[in-house]
Amino acid sequence: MKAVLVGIWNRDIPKEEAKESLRELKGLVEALGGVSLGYILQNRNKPDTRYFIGAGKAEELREVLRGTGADAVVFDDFLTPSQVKNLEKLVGKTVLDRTDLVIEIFSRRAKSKEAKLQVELARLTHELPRLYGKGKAMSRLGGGVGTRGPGEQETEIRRRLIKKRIHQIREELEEVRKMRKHQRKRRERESGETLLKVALVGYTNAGKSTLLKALTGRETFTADMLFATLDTKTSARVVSPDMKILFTDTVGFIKKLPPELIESFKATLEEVTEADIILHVVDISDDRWLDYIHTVRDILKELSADEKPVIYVLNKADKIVDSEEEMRHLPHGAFVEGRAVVVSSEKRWGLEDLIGEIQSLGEKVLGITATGGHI
Ligand SMILES: Nc1nc2c(ncn2[C@@H]2O[C@H](COP(=O)(O)OP(=O)(O)OP(=O)(O)O)[C@@H](O)[C@H]2O)c(=O)[nH]1
Ligand SMILES: [Mg+2]
Repeated sequence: MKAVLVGIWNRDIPKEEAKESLRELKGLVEALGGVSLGYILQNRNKPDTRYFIGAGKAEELREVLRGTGADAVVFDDFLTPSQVKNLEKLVGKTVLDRTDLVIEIFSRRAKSKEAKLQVELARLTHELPRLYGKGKAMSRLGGGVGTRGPGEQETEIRRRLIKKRIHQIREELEEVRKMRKHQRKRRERESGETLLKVALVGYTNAGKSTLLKALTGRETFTADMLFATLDTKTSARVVSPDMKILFTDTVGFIKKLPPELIESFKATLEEVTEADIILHVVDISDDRWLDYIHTVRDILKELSADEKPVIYVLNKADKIVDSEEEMRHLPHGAFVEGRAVVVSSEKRWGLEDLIGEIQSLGEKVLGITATGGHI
């Protein structure tokens, strides 16, 4: 895919922020093995109902696409089905939005049956409303005004099939959810010691899986790419004779995460809502780290998990300073509310402090006194 990117800026979204978002969109295009040839940014308060950008800008876009030899255009925001249709007609190239890219990346990364089902559900939910628009367009080509053309009939059949499949997937995922719940219960029953459930959350590429590996020794797939992890993985660490911590790694978050995906990944993300403590992992070597914290918090809110006790794990300190000693003087912890520990998961700096912090908060959350008895 050789793509031109399109975004808008206005009173609410300053130009710099819009540019930043386009840089991230470029990362998504690259995650799919594509290249971005450039971008168009328009100052616009409200998206145009027909083309999202203004009609004049849309014409300009067509010329840019021709001039650069691009085969696709990617919009940074959600497009309505009719905007996609109008744009494709005008520019004659594939028109995609951020949601399309994220769903495509997820679908390529999905390995387990559960992740695959969840991605399929997101894709179908995304596709369904777009089918109506396409059906009308097809029937205009096929049949006369007011009659039901062959296009529309086809769409109707496809629509019914999709709805049926959505229903089927939801049922299968419900089974998965029940099984997970059952497993959680069994884990708790079988284990004699106190179990502290800790979920690792954070922006994609923050270092969650690397931290899980550093804390528990469990090998998981880590990579310098967006959305490396799509499945939750749980592994344990015994911290004292009477406490065992269960760490669960989760899928990374991103700005403008398609609601279809959040909805579809609810079963996976249930590990977050079931956790006693959340470790919010942050890449502090990225200039946008404070901004990312807000994005992640917003998504936690959507999952009704924003009231949970949180420890901020300010990761990748080794990219800012040269030694663990220097790391202790970093001011980052003062910028976040509540508990925060600066670490480097890769160099294993600060992990003991982190474990101590988890343990002390854990005892508070579970209502255990320092001697191990319940209050
Ligand atoms: N320098 C440095 N790199 C790190 C550190 N922690 C993680 N990384 C690197 O950051 C990249 C992303 O790490 P992951 O652990 O895969 O990140 P993640 O948060 O699990 O990402 P997703 O699963 O995609 O959401 C990898 O290339 C890691 O090697 C760290 O403390 N220091
Ligand atoms: Mg990961």
